[in-house]
Amino acid sequence: MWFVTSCYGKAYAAYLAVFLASVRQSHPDGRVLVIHDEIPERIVRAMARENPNARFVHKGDVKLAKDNTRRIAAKLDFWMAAFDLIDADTIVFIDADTIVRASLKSALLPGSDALVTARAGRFPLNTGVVIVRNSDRGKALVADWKARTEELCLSADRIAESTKLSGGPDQATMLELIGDPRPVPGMYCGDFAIQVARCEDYNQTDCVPLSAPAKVFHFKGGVWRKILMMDRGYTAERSEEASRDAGRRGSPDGHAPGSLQVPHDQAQGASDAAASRAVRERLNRARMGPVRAGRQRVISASTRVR
Ligand SMILES: [Mn+2]
Repeated sequence: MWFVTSCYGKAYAAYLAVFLASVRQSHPDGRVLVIHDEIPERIVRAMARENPNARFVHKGDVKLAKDNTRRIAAKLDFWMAAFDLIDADTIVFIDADTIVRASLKSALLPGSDALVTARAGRFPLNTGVVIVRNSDRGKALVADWKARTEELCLSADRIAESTKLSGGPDQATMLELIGDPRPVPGMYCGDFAIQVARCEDYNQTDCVPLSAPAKVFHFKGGVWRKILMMDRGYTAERSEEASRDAGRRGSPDGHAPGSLQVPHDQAQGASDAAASRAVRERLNRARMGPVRAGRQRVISASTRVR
């Protein structure tokens, strides 16, 4: 199983480091393809040393379609490129601001081309975790998704509308592919067999303790970055109280310096806030340099928070 993620900007390297550690722990045989940009070379080297299972590819080294003028669809462009770079039955396309806690090996059911996650909130889908079978059909699905998204992005009105209704153009076009504006868990068989799973199971986007049963926690780095790295206030959805309560439940220390462990393992039951803080401290200790309140430009839609 291969994981494919992208990370742009030094500020997000902290999340990437945690994500990589979580993959190492949850998938001892798992491999990771990281497409990166604007991360200092020494940080990439440090992460490569820690993660021999990961392959780091600079964004500039990925061959992209020449007509890739619309940044919003760039994520899907990379995904298409990834099919040619790796060799695996299953590919997990995943945001770097996630923590993988449990094996995803049996996630994709027989006969399904892809798994996407849905929830009951304002936006019916979150594409932070998409599992695709590395098959002709899986590849065709991503190609179709990319084509639809690029077409949508030709119109500023449609971009605005899809962002308002679905949280982003790629989420709107995935809903088209599924053929249901409010998908529920189950298998949707149109042009492709798309398995809709619950966000609570495979892409937990809510602020919940890490003791929750999700296999993947998607803690939404953009929101936490302001709180943890830029010292902005907590929000109603990410409350200090929840973080403090969680912090009392576990000890965030007790690991060997120099090794990157998964913070949730150190602080079992800790909230994602505590986990993020632990990561920041670990990164500083690992001399990757302090993660400072940044002027780093987020240059890709794929790292933007929905
Ligand atoms: Mn994300």
